Amino acid sequence: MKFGTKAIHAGIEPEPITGAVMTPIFQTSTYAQEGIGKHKGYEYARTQNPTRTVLEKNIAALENGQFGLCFASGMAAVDAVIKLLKQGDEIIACNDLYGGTYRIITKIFEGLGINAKFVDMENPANIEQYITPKTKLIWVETPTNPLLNLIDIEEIAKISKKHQINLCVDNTFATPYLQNPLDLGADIVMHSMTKYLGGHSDVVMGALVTNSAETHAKLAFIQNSCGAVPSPHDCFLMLRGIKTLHIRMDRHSENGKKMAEYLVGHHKIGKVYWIGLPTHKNHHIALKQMRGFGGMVAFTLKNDSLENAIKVMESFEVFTLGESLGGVESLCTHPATMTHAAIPKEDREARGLSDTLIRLSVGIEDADDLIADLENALKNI
Ligand code: P1T
Repeated sequence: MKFGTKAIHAGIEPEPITGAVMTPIFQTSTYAQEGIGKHKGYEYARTQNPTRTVLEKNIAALENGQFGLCFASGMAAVDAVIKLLKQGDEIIACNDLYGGTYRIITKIFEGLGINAKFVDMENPANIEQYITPKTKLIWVETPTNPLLNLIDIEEIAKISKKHQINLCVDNTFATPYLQNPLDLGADIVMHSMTKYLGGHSDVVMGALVTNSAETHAKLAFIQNSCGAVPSPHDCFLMLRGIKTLHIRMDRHSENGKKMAEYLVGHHKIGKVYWIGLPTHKNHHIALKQMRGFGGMVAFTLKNDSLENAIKVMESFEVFTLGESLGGVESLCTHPATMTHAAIPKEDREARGLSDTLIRLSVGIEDADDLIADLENALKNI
């Protein structure tokens, strides 16, 4: 089955009692049992819920994986992966990544004795020097948030397999439509489904997919024990959103290209980050492991002052200033004060994330209106 067909049908059957084509919202916390230990596979809704089960099968199919699990947020999914580790274990993570992922590692898990090294993975061989017998997880985000760096998943997977370390890839920016980390050798793929998968900025949710029955069982145990599960209604909204993922992503990519090309040609613009630009330093990795380039674009101004950056961000009328990404509507974010504020300024700057970087989640509106909005905003500086 090809992607668009899977997005609409994988894991989804008409409801057996009424034939309802859309998966019902099973808004129940518990299930009647015929006798002690005799039930229909559902005992208590933190453990299993039929709306969630369908969604978990669907996201697993989209990632070409066998097992899917959904969580109350992307961060709850990250949390579950790190809870596979124990005190004294170590993580190697890429050095440009979502601020919340950095925060949970440094502010929650380091306090519990799980330490991390944040390293440059542009050259995959670089990570070998940081591996110790205690390293139990390699965490990759690609494309990275917000600098849109690319990491070669296949090359990192060769190293993780050699050392028998679990490799988890945060595939939020790419989505399974553009990239499938399990096919490239990753052990677990993680999503903030809040973003492109949901696609309409109305649900917060996370997902994990793996091909390992053992890892799945451990993650399902954590999901049930810790209880960060999504509501049945949110699972319904997520299933509905995913049905159009493929057509939305095509439009995001098309608009992302137009926006990036416009920015590159503008005399007031400094650096432009979009993975589809042939001038992007790792465009070849996008060509190798992705099927398109998406709608995430970042840029700086030529006159690179914070005052000017703020003026531009506050002048948009079609782009909404706010956190998040991946919805049908265009959003503009200031990573330094919003999504990446949890990373100390010196660390941000050492990684190339300046206070003047502007991040755009290019939506699926008419590109001409988005470009006109940008043009107008730039007139103010
Ligand atoms: O927000 P939540 O669903 O909990 O997902 C966290 C998360 C994990 N990974 C990546 C790559 C992310 O971008 C996020 C959330 N990011 C934003 C809210 C943002 O605006 O960048």
